[in-house]
Amino acid sequence: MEQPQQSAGPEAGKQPLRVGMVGYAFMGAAHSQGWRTAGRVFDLPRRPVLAVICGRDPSAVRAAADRHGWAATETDWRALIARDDVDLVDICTPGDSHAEIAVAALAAGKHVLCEKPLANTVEEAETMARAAEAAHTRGQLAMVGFNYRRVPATALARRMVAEGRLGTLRHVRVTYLQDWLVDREFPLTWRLRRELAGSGSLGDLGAHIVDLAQHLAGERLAGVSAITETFVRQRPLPDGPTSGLSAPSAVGTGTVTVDDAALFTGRFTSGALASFEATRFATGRKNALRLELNGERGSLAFDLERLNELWFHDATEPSTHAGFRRILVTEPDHPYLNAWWPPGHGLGYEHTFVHQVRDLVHAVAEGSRPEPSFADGLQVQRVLAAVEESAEKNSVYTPIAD
Ligand code: SOE
Repeated sequence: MEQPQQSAGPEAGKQPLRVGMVGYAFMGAAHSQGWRTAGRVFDLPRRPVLAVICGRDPSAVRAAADRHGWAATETDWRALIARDDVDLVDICTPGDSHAEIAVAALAAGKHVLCEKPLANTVEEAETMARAAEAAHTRGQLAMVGFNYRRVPATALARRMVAEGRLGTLRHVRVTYLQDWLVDREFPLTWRLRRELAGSGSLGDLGAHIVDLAQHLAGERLAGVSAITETFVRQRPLPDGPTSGLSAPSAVGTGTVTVDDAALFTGRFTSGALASFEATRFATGRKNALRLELNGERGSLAFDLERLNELWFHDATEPSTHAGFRRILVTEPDHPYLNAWWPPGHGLGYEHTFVHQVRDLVHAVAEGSRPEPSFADGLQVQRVLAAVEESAEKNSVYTPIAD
């Protein structure tokens, strides 16, 4: 069995945190980047070790291990979980396997990081949250990977809302727009199959914006009214394995069983109103997560495609010179940025995964509850379920279950 390499340099001498990752496609690559980089940028209390990566195809997982820097490979996640040289299991598989892997990993005494959405159904998410709660009493941690909380600009927005810079919140407006399904010939990958992905744009993109909206507002949604649509119901069947966003040539056609777009309004517990739009059909929009919060004292606006910027309108300033102004979120006093580059030298998408690892490693070392927890992931799952229920009932207002 291959042994993880010893580290020299900034991480030397620290207690290792040995990671086993399940999955190696898009999210596996993004998480690997986080595990590889965090200890070299931040002064972490423990040293992440990329111990084992797991995937079903032996040659593909070997190639992923070489590319992303993992010391060993497994082809069965049960074997990965059974290893005593793994402290934390990072789940980067499609949603249909999250619950089984997470519950088994927690039962085996591991900490767990699980990609979003936490699960494909509320029932699965409940089981996971219960397992996480029980594991927490044994000193194990479980976190769900809503990485957009960890963009420095969104973390700054959270800080400003918590400081009261917006006053009483009235509106939260969020859209998450992509366009990779506009082409009718795009094949029926796992992300378009309900039994694998749980839902479509809703679980993939809607989960992010529900979590982010609630996190920034500092409160939860009480209920939603929704419409959803599947614009293209038949798609070519891929001939061979796919990675979700791309696929090889086709053999015949199959039925899309998830939503292509989900639009919903919501009411926060405080009475603030929210609107959400999640779609993969916004031609020309690649990864446009945009949000705006309006409060009595001011507003904040953010666009993931310009993620080093946060826009702030301070309504307490005299109207003669008040107005939205751009905060360039690259100062050492901004969240996460004291470890990175000099002011003006911005960050990108991948850094959110580095920050995720940073926060998780601190939580593990300190024994504190990491956020977002599985309980938070479960609550988002309940919002998604309420959206689907409302859409089925012609947009009837649907309360979110506790
Ligand atoms: C694909 O739609 C996707 O990769 C999502 O699955 C991610 O969660 C999001 O961050 C980017 O888009």
